[in-house]
Amino acid sequence: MALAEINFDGIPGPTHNYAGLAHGNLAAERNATHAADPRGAALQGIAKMRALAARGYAQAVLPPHERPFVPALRALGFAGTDDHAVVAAAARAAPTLLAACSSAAAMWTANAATVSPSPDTADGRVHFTPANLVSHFHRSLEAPVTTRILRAIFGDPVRFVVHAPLPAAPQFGDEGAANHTRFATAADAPGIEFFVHGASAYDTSAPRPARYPARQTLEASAAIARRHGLAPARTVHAQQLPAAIDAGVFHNDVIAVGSGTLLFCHEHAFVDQAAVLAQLGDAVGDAFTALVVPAHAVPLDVAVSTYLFNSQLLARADGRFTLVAPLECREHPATARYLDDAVASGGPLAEVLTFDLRQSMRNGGGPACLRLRVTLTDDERAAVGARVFGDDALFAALEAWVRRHYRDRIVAADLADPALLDESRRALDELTVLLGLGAVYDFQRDHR
Ligand code: SUG
Repeated sequence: MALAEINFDGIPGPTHNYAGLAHGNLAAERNATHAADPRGAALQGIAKMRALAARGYAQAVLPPHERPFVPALRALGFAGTDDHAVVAAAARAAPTLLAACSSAAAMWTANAATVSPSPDTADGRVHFTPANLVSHFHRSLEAPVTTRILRAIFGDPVRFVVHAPLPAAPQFGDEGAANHTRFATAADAPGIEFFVHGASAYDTSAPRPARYPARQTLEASAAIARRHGLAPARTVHAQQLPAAIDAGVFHNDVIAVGSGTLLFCHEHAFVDQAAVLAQLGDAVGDAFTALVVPAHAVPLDVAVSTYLFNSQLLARADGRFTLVAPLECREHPATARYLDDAVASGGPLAEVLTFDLRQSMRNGGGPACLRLRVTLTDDERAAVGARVFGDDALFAALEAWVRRHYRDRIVAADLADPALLDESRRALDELTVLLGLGAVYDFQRDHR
C-alpha cells in the first residue's frame, strides 16, 4: 500500500492581526502594533500551496477558525443581547481579550495536532492528537474546534482515530507536530517518531529555560506516544536546549526539520545533542543523516530571525530534498551563503525554493508552521469525504473566496467593528460548503 505525505496547510483567517500575544515568540512580540493584511496573508499561503502542488506534492487545506470567538468572550463574562453587543462590551472593557479571541493563529496547523501514520501504530490506524495549546489562552481556544474539524475530515473509525486533546493543564502542555518529526527509511516502512519537549513538568532536576516558557512537556509527548500505540524501540524523545528557547526558539520547528532519513538542524537544538543524534542513528539506521548547521555559519539569532529551519523538506525522486524556505533566508547574507554552499556541495539539499510569507512570518509563522503533515495510504486518502485536497480548481475557488470576503488591512481598533464578525461568519459559512465539511463552527450550530 503506497504511503504518501500530504501537507495540510492552514488558511489564514479573515481577522488575521498582530496583537503581540505570544511570549517568547520574538517576531510576534516585535510586530504587535503593525497593521495586518488578512487578504494578503491568505493569498500568500495559497500561492505556496499552489506552487508545491504544481510540482507534484500532495496538498490539502485546513480551514480557519471562527473569530472573534464569541463563546469565549461570553465565558469571560462579556454579555449582551446579541453577539455584536458581546464584542462591543469586550472592546470597551478589555481590548486585549478581544484581540486574543480574534487571533487567526489556527493558520499554523503544525500546532493543530500530532499525527502518527498507520504503519507506526499498534492498531494500524492513523492516530491524531489535537494539541491542547495550553501555554497561551488565544491558542487554547483552537483545541475543541480543531478536534471537530479533524473528526469531520478523518471520520472513518476503521482507519482513523482523532483522540481528545490531552488534559488542559500545564503539566501536559502540547503544541502538536511543531515538536514532532517522523523519519522513515522507505515510503512504506514503519517510522521512527521523534518527540522534542521544552521541559519536564515533574522532573525538576532537568534543565529548563529561564526567560521564556517551555511550551511542550515530556509528559505530554510521552502520553501521545502511548495513546498512539507507538513501539518504544521506534520512539525517541529529546529536550530542546533551554538557551535556544530563551533565544526565541519557542517550538522545535524553529530550529530543526526532518524527513525521510534526514535531520536538518542547528548545532544548538538539543540538550546532549551528540547523544540525541546517536540515538536517532541507531533507531533510523545507517541511512540516517544529520545536516547540522554550526553557529559560526548561522548564529542562533539569525536562525530565529530568518526562520531557516522553519522550512519544509520535500522528498525528490533522486533521493535528495527540496527545501521550502521563507524569503527572509535569501535576504540575509549568512543564510543565503549557507544555502548556496549546501546546494553546491551535492549534499542532501538539491534545491531551495523561497516564498514570501511575510504576513505569517511577522507573527512567527514560517512555511513549516503553516502545514500539518499527514501521511496516508491510498485507501486512507480515499476514505476522506471532505473536499480538502488541493488542485487548481480548489485553489482558484479559494482565491476567489478570499478576494470576495477578506479585508486588506486590520489594526487593533478594527477588531471591535461588528461588521468584521458578520463578514467573517459569512466567509466561513461559505467555506464549509466549498470544502464539504458540514457545520463545524459554533455559530453554525447555535443558529441553525
Ligand atoms: O504560537 N504566533 C504563533 C506562531 C506559531 C508558529 N508555529 C510553529 N512554530 N509551528 C505562536 O506563537 C502570535 C499571535 C499574535 O501575537 O497576534 C502567535 O500566536
